[in-house]
Amino acid sequence: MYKLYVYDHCPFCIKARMIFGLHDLPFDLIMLPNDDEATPKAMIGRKMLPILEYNGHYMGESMDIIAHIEQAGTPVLTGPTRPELTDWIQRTSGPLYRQFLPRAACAPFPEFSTTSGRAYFVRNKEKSTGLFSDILNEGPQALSGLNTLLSELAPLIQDTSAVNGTLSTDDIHLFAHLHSLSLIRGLVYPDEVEAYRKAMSAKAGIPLLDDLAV
Ligand SMILES: N[C@@H](CCC(=O)N[C@@H](CS)C(=O)NCC(=O)O)C(=O)O
Repeated sequence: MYKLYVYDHCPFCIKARMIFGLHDLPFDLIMLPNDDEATPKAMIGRKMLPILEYNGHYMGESMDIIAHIEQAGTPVLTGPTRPELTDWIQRTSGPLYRQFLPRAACAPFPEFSTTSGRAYFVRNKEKSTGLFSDILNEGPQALSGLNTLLSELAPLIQDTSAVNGTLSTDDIHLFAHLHSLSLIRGLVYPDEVEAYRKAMSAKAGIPLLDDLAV
C-alpha cells in the first residue's frame, strides 16, 4: 500500500494526492505536524513534503511522485500542455500565495493542530511575505488582481473535465492553484472556472476549501 505524507494546506501535496484520485488508486494519507522536522529528514534528508513511501522506498518531489504512479499503471495524463496555461499559472502564483498563506495560518488544518505547529508555519512564511496581519488588513481591493486573473482563465478552459480537452500535467498545476484559491473568500469565479474546479475536485477526490474560506 502506498503511503503519502502531506500537509493538508500544501499545493504540492495536492498535486501528489490528485494522481491517486485520477488513477482511482487506494493509498494511506498521512498528515504530519508542520513542526515535525525529524520524520521527513529521516526519510529524504530534508524537511519537505509531499513524500511517497512504497516498498521501503521514500520519494520526495510531487512531480516525481506523479511520474512514478503514471508509469506504474495506465497513464491518465496523456494530453498535451499549453504555454498559455503555464503562463497563467506563473502569473497567478505570486498574488495567490501572498493572500493564501495568511489565511492558511488561521485555518483548522491538521498540521496546525498544535500551537507549535502553527507557530512554525507563521515564523517561516512571514520571513518572505511580511506580517500576515498586514496582508489580511489590506481590504477587498487586494483581491482585484486575482479576480482579473480568474476572468483571464475562463477562455483558456477548453473542457470542464480537462483544461486542454484531455487530462495533462496542466490540470495538475491548475487544480492545485484553484484549490489554494478556494481558501480566499470573495473571489469571483466565471462559470467555466467554477464548473472546472468542481469537476476536477470530484474527479480527483479532493474537496475544495470553500467552507473554510476567509
Ligand atoms: N518541489 C517540491 C516542493 C514541495 C514544497 O515546497 N513543500 C512545502 C510545503 S507547500 C514544504 O514542505 N516546505 C517546508 C515547510 O513547510 O517547512 C515538490 O514539488 O514536491
